[in-house]
Amino acid sequence: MDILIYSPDGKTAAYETGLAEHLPQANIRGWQPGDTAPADYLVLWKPNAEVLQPRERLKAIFNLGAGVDGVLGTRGEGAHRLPAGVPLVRLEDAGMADQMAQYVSAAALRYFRRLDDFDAQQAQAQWKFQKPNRLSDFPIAVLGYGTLGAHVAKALKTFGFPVRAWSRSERQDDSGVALYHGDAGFDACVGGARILVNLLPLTPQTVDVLNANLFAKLAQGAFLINVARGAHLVEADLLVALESGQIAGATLDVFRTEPLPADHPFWHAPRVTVTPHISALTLRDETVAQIAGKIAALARGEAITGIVDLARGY
Ligand code: NDP
Ligand code: OXD
Repeated sequence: MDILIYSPDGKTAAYETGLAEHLPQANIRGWQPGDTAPADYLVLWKPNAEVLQPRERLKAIFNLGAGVDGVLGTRGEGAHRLPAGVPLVRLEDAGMADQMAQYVSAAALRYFRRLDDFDAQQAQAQWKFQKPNRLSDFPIAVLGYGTLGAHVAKALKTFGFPVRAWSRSERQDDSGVALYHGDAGFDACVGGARILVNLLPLTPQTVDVLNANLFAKLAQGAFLINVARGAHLVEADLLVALESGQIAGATLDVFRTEPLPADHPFWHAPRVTVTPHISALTLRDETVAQIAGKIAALARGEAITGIVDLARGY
């Protein structure tokens, strides 16, 4: 079996070594320009068109991340580059759900416990009581109730927040998270929320979803936590909403242009926290183990999970 690994920076050695430990019988190579040789499996992140050329024996393409917009494009424009009939498989959790729950919980608790206000007071050497928020006044809406969104929503619930979540199709569980779906459920999910968390995949339906229209549906002085993709957010709308006070603060981990350009207004916007796409890192050991397990299952003729529905875009 031949496995071909592609990374835009050409650094594939650690994945080659890791996969070889799980699949000692496989021939594993890193992609070099001009490599059009057969491969049974492709493992990649943000591929160029050349690596996606139809390849003899190709059985599956594994994306080194949960989001596949790096393959399909922001509006699905890259889907035609995929070799016909070859499944695209995304990462499922692989250690990212816990990281995401930690990051979002930290940001939400910081807003709920008014730590930003106390930081501002400390800068003035002020010892001053601030009225605490009440959990019941702090509903959190989570957009996306998939692998990561559901884990995050349930983690937020453990602190006592009223948590709502939104998905495309109807979901049911006994977590206590109030579940909404589809266009009809959107307003009920986000209406009056004090914190909005975005964990949607980037698809033609979800691009620009974080916009002025949505901000106006939230509580006055709501907070935004965007940990999905930069192209979900209409950046100019957020700057206006911060200026007006409709949005009181934003924690942003993802951006339309990454790295965030040095002259971008988010760097210095008051009450905007910028992190460099680290809310949930791709953990190499967990990732390699998951992909190797799926390759072994496919080789045995078994079905696997995590296959992207190209029509839905995620
Ligand atoms: P999943 O596919 O498991 O979940 C996606 C969720 O979004 C599902 O609940 C799905 O609904 C819902 N959804 C999709 N489209 C729509 C729509 N049009 N309307 C309403 N709901 C919709 O993805 P993951 O949870 O694994 O990952 C989510 C995203 O997180 C990734 O696509 C990626 O962009 C981002 N991410 C960011 C990272 C970071 O470090 N910042 C790290 C990892 C991921 P349904 O349940 O009906 O299918
Ligand atoms: C992912 C990411 O989608 O790292 O996995 O952003």
